[in-house]
Amino acid sequence: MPLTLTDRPPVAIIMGSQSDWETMKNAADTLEALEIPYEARIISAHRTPERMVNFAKTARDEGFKVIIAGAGGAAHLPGMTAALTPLPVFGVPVQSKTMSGQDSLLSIVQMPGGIPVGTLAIGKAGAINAALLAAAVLALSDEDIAERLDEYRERQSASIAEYPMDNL
Ligand code: RP5
Repeated sequence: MPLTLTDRPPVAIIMGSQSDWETMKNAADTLEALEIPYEARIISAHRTPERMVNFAKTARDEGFKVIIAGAGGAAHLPGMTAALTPLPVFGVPVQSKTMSGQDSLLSIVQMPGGIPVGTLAIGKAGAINAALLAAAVLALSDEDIAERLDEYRERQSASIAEYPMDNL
């Protein structure tokens, strides 16, 4: 169904800082490859806590279906967002300078039972896979997205050479 001006895209990509965009752009690029609209916003659990609460509390009513949340260091954004919304939240640990993202990963993955965050790998791979998981969730109720996701995988398989070559 085409989007109207009042519709929200199904996916929100939120991140703690402008500095996270280099990583989170990989989620955006993947959604674009699948022709899935998204909205990207900077929302910091620490620097803009009221923005976070307002976003998370209204996200479902606004029309979002899935949230991808990336953060680094003391990465509280995915967990706090998940605490404030019933929507599925996929957390992407951004690679931090001091601890290579181990701090981000543990901050996101160690949620208490009862409030889940689907936690992905650190960095680019995690951002790509968060988008693919978001697409898989949407594909459950959208045959067009399901078809594009199948095609994405077929293209990916076709791009992998069967035999290694020297001097590539
Ligand atoms: C976190 O602090 C952000 O998610 C970011 O990964 C990290 C560093 O932020 P900046 O100091 O680069 O703005 O909240």
